[in-house]
Amino acid sequence: MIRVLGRSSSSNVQKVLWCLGELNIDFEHEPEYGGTFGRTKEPDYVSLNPNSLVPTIIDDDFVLWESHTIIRYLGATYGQDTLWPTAPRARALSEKWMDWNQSRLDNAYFPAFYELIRTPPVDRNKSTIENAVKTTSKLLIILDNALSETGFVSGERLTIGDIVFGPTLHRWFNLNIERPALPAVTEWYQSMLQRPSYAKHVAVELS
Ligand SMILES: N[C@@H](CCC(=O)N[C@@H](CS)C(=O)NCC(=O)O)C(=O)O
Repeated sequence: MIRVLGRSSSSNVQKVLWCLGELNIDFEHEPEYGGTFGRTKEPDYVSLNPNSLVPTIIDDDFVLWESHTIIRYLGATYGQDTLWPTAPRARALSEKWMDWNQSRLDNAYFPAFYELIRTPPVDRNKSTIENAVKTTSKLLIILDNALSETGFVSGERLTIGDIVFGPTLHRWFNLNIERPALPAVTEWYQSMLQRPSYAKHVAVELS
């Protein structure tokens, strides 16, 4: 049985849980690691993940960290007919969005999330929020154009490339900010909300 270690409020944990749910795999979630739970600097955890970050998964005797690598591993191992595009070019088009999410979008939006959700109102930096919203809005137009073609980031079904956007877009649509019209991104988000595993693991109260 796969074990997932990491707090439920972590976006990187959420995407792994959602991925497992979409793959219909039985797993055990051990949420009491990271954030206010601590424990990630204890020797037992450090021996699994020397970064003291979440998530970490354990599949039998196989230990893995880095959420996007975990999602690739789960897709390749358990999702050949579903989340994992087997043709190299189709997979590359899906994986491209995973890297783009991690290297561009997450860095852009996170300051707005941090200020608005994890910072007391009196300490919030308005210009940090404005800059983050402005940069993220521009990036999301790129995603909107891609999603407007087939409804998913690559091809005509949900793949690993879509999974990584789950937490970011849930947060984006639930922050108290002005958002540009993004019809395809909005439609993607609305349709994900209908998926039981997304609703359970990702579409939760922001914290
Ligand atoms: N690149 C790593 C980043 C992991 C990461 O930064 N995790 C955050 C939570 S999203 C963390 O562990 N923060 C410290 C904590 O929760 O104690 C991944 O994708 O797994």
